[in-house]
Amino acid sequence: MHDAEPVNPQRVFWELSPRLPDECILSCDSGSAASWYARDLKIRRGMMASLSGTLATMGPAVPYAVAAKFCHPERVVIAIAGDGAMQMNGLNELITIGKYWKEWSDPRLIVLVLNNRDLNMVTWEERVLAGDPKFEASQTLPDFPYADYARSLGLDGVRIDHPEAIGPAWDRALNADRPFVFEAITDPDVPPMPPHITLAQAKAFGSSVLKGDADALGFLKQTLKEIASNFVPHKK
Ligand SMILES: Cc1ncc(C[n+]2csc(CCOP(=O)(O)OP(=O)(O)O)c2C)c(N)n1
Ligand SMILES: [Mg+2]
Repeated sequence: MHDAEPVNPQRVFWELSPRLPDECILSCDSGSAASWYARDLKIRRGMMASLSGTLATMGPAVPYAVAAKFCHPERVVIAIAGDGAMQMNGLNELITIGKYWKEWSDPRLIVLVLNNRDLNMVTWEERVLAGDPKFEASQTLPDFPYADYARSLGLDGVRIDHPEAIGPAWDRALNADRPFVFEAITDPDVPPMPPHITLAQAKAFGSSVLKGDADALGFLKQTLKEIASNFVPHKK
């Protein structure tokens, strides 16, 4: 696991995995989170987990979590979403959670938000599939205080922006007495890479750099670290 600016999103999932409560229910949105959900969460027997796959629409993570809470109020539910999905509908769903959570026998519903100020999955598709640089006008998102907003609704939340804070923040979220927004400020330059990439994808990636991607320096650094980590002994 390598460092990133300020937080490697993969580390957020890596720290969560061993802490996942028995019989928890996970719902993961479409976006870069899908890569880390697939790579870094070890789902155990008795849990339930859904990913917005197939048509891969954005937006289901938080409403699925609300539905899960109504079906299984005694189980811990964890929704995983990007900031784009939260700005689409997840923030509104927090109002619904604020309305109903006191009815649930176990009030723990955690929403993990990857705050990277980017529609990151598609930014990477532009680079790796189309060979284009990030199109700033459509891809960049405004910052938003997700955890503060949750607290304004009577929920709890934390915004973390350094790696040492991740583990303690998960412990806090998983022991909260109410729904909790775990907001992680994550690095959009960490490539949500599958285990293997094709030659065509590598060429397109190179072309996005040559065409002047504004973030090229940052993501080249992170990509090289990721490649190098495949050749050196792994450390946590
Ligand atoms: C309704 C909908 N609109 C657009 C898309 C295309 N799309 C897939 S992932 C993605 C970006 C997601 O951004 P965000 O939620 O911020 O997550 P990130 O990839 O940044 O972690 C987009 C625009 C989609 N799948 N569904
Ligand atoms: Mg995002």
